[in-house]
Amino acid sequence: MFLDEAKINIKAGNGGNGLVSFFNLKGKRKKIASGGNGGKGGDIRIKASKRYNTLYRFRKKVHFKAENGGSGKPNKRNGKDGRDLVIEVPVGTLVREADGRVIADLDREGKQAVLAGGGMGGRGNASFTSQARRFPAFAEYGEMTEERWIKLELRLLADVGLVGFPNAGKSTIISRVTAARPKIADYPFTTLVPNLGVVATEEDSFVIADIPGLIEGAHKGSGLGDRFLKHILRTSVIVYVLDAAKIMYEGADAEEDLGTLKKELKLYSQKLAEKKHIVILNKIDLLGDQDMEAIGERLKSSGENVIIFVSAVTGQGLKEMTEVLDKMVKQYKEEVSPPQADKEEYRVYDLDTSAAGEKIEIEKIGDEYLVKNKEIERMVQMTDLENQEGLNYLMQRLDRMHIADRLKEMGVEIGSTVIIGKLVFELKD
Ligand SMILES: Nc1nc2c(ncn2[C@@H]2O[C@H](COP(=O)(O)OP(=O)(O)OP(=O)(O)O)[C@@H](O)[C@H]2O)c(=O)[nH]1
Ligand SMILES: [Mg+2]
Repeated sequence: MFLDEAKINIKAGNGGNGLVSFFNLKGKRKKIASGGNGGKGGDIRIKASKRYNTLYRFRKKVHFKAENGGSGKPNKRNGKDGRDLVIEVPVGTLVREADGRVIADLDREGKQAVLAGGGMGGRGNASFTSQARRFPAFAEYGEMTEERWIKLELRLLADVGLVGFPNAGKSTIISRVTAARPKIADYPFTTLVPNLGVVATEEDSFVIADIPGLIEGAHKGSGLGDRFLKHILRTSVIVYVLDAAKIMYEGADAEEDLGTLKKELKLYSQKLAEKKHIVILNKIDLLGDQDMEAIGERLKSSGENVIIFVSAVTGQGLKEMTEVLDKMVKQYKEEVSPPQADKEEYRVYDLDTSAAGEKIEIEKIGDEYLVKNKEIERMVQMTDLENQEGLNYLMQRLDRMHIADRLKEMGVEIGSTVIIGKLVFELKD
């Protein structure tokens, strides 16, 4: 089964909690704070892998959670970091936020991206020891991470895309020039999902995609619609496949048919319409030489300069077709996409972490103020508010950040109730 779109839910691991613990020196009354820090939560990563060709397995498996960090341990030992979770997807997968923003384009084998960073480990009481605070009896909770939905979208990576009406012989062509064995039959819409095949050339190879047939109005959903066109968005060359028998015996017009196909591509994407293309006139075994010439002239006069006559059944013209395509693909790759630098191979997309920064937002709800800022909310969430020492420590940090002053500047009146996560307090003078 082929599936080219999926929605999944991801959650990085929570940070482990810090520990409160004391180490008693033998025979003495002195004690030393010795609670270790919690471990970091595991990240959620995504990675392009040749092992998969479709997004099919995400139909059943939708939730992905990385391991939580372990709690801090006595004797200043830290908790274990949670293991990262690596989600493998086919090469060519585009990752989007739920709102559609692209966050990663996994267009090469092995390319990875971090989709969600694991939570920070909470500090154990040993970490809070200082001159002023010799016996801290508080620790932090680990940072809790949030789950979110992301969208996966597969765009096959082919060099050449075959476009044509149903029954034109696209699948027959790919079955003759590659090892792909798609279903071929004498009725429209035989092909329901894209097929990829590799054409071996003298020095190298290129990839051809056979997609379901297009008909007029595909952009409005007619036939199988136009959603398969996304799979040829990255090709170097488009091959329009025309059915010579349909032109010869069913009164179709070569120029008109070609125009319809081009129009559908353009309505789907301007980028697609601007790609280099050639025209293949297939099924010429059913035609006489004169008929062939007439159709060829018709296409030439409409401005087409590469027209190849082919019979996918007898094999005539196929060698010429692959040679022409091979040249065009090579040329395209040299011109348009020079070999990418190696560092591109492993690109990490850093999300949200820096966005926490300076900006504080406040929302007024009734006569209370809700403070929104990732960094500050995290500090609150990691604090054990039941522990007076821990609470004091948090308030000191907020003081040092001049949060109260900033809230006043933003118009929050003295005496108002301020809410930051689970912390509720009154703004004082
Ligand atoms: N005589 C002749 N028949 C051909 C040729 N190429 C394909 N056919 C026949 O045309 C019919 C359709 O071929 P397919 O390859 O399934 O066509 P398609 O373009 O993939 O069609 P869809 O998948 O429905 O879009 C089949 O019966 C093929 O045997 C050819 O060169 N000559
Ligand atoms: Mg087909």
